Amino acid sequence: MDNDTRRSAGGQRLVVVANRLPMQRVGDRWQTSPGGLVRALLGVLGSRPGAWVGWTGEIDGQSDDAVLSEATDLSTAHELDGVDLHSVPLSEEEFNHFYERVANGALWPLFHDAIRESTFDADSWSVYRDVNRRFAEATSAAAAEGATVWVHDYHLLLMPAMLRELRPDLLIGFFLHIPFPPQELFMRMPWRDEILHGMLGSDLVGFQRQVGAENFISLAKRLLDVEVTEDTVRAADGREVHVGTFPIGIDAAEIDELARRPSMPARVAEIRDRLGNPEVVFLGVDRLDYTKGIDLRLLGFGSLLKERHNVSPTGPPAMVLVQVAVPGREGVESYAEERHTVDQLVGDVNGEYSTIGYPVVHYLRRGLPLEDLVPLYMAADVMLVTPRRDGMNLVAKEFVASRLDDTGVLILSEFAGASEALVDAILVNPHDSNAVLEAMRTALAMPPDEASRRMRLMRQSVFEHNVHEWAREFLRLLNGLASHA
Ligand code: ADQ
Repeated sequence: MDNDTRRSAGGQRLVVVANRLPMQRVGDRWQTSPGGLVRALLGVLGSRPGAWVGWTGEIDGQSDDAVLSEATDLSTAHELDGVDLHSVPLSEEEFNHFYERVANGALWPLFHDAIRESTFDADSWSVYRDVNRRFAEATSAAAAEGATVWVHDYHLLLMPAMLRELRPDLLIGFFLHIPFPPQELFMRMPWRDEILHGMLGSDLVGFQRQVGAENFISLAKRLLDVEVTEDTVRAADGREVHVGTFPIGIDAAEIDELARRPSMPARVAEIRDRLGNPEVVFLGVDRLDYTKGIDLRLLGFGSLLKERHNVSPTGPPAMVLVQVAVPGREGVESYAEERHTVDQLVGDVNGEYSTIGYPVVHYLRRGLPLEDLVPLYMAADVMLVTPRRDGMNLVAKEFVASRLDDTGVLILSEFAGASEALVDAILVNPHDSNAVLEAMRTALAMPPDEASRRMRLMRQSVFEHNVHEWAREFLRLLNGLASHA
């Protein structure tokens, strides 16, 4: 169906565009992807009605699954919870250049404080541009006249301007889930002007933190010489582009519901039992990504065990660390290296301090469903969230939402967006090699009533600023701009 046919046939009033569709393959079936963000967005889309444009996550032409080949056919819209799904297929070559080399090999590290060196490659960039154009075309085909389009994240930085060119009637919002870097770092990007121009195709550009919004505005002023007034940038074509801060939250009610299940206390007790009933359970839950600082907490935990002489030749240890880390992006070299580093550190600490039958580090290198994460969050005494840089970090908020009895201590990096709201965590600078160990000491020494006071305040924040409120607020502002146009 071409654009004109789709538009005359109606199209949808609200369209979400993200690299991934809100579905994933489990065995030979497709299921709704887990996570509060997907649920919140499906929620607002379902009530409009709406559409979602994205990639299935599987490389085109490599699947023998009939559902997938249908799903990757752009002319066929599929439905999920009343939401039209429009798939943008990716070939293997496009996946390598667009997703691995540009999104995860160039943009991700640069936007996370250049913790790893970015690889800038003009051929890959040209594929990134092509794929963004295809996303713009697919969105144009899915959107009704005057529809609202909400574009997500660093995979699609060029797409708002491309979409505006195709469809000037649309109201376009863009939200960046990761940090937006300061000038000194962004200036390294060979295609810096093009990125800013792409994002400025939106009517509203949203960031997790104020500092990201400020970085963006000052870069637009410096590089594109645009007129700026406080939170508005005047694009080259004379349009006003609004820039705002929208810290994302979680579906706290869902976690609360899981934590209150009658089966939960027994599951929590079983976890602690299987760990050897230690005095202290530390916990980390992450994607296996070099930004997350998994190595830092393993080093900190090793030092803590060293100073507490946690070696007993026979008995269970007094302190254990459970680390759940789901691997991904392994085609990018720095991810394979990170996995190797973490594997080695786990081996080092376990080799040094475990006893027969009782490892001190329990390392699950896989993802767990939320139903299994919540009892882990509840079984932990101290949660370790130590990224070197993170847009927000929802794991910190999920831990807090799970603590029904106000117990537990959160150690949280100052470099995670979540630290702006969760000021009652023990905040650490993960770049200070002693800070994680020092924070662990502070956590162990914290009197229970102080821990409860802090947890109560953090819970209030997490429940109030949840993902539904985040989505509503972004769309309220975006739709408000239409009435002023
Ligand atoms: P991520 O970098 O993926 O997201 P994060 O916010 O911590 O990071 O996690 C997102 C979700 O993944 C959470 O719901 C969490 O439960 C889940 N998850 C993480 N590790 C898991 C594991 N081992 N098993 C199962 N589930 C796991 C990006 C940005 C973040 C920002 C989010 C949302 O990098 O800074 O918070 O988007 O905007």
